[in-house]
Amino acid sequence: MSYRRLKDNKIYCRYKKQFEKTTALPRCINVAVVGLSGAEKEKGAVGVGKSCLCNRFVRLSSDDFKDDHNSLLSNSDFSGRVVNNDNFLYWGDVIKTSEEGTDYMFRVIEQTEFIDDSTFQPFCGVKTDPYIKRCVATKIESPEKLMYICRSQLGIEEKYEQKVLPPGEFSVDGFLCVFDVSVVPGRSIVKQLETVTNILTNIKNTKKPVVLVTTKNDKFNEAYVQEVQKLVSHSEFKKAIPIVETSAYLNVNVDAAFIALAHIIDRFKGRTKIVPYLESVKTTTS
Ligand SMILES: Nc1nc2c(ncn2[C@@H]2O[C@H](COP(=O)(O)OP(=O)(O)OP(=O)(O)O)[C@@H](O)[C@H]2O)c(=O)[nH]1
Ligand SMILES: [Mg+2]
Repeated sequence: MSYRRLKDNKIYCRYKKQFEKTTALPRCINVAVVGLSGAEKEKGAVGVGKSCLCNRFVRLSSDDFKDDHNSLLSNSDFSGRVVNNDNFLYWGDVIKTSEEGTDYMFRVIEQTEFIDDSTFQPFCGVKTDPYIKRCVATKIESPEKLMYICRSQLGIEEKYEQKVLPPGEFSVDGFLCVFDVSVVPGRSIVKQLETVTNILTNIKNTKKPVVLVTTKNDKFNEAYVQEVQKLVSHSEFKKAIPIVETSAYLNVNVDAAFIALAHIIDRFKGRTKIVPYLESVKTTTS
């Protein structure tokens, strides 16, 4: 980015923050959800849970929670307006209120890798960088891209609500990096650790905040949970990455993960309450 554009952007961000404060509009936070992605040989039999996390967060009614967001697509679905020849999805926006009473409007994108159902290879899309590099992009554009709702929407978009990704650059304020703590056939823990470490290193270089979100804690593997703790204690991360333990299935700690990120982005001075999964699940499901 040129110095001029950088300066303009800084002025715009300051103005936007000021405007939101004076007009009592919710503070707008753009989040990218990232994590191990790719063909079956990379991610194993199923994905790490990025889509289910986004679905649970942005669709408030439990009837709107679907667990099938398979990334295997036909050519026509890949080039339709929802996927729009990109390897990311726009999940739309949602307003959530933190415990201290701040309203945040989150806009959510999921960085993934779509697989061609005729070749079983990833689609190339507009950008050809490897996933670990591409997923940490902080400026994203995709003209006329529609919000993703569910698999059955693809090809019959006109039958669903149509919300467009806001025009111009989508500027990512922070990342949720997902780590699946359940055992998945065909995926080694070593592979997931290596990928997530690389993604976290690349996020660190962007200087944007990140929260490490463990997924599928309703069937967690204790050894994997320990590995995640070890990962954030690496000296390069200086124990500065918070971990939030979630289950999209049971809707445990999902909002907490996004609010924790918003707090870091806003340099919140109070205490961010992060409740461990086993404690949180008792209050959520009782
Ligand atoms: N038990 C359990 N299973 C889950 C949970 N979240 C997701 N899953 C399972 O994991 C599968 C894959 O989840 P997705 O959310 O599609 O994974 P993803 O990371 O988006 O996958 P790709 O985008 O294809 O890389 C789902 O179809 C569910 O079967 C959860 O909270 N608990
Ligand atoms: Mg997905």
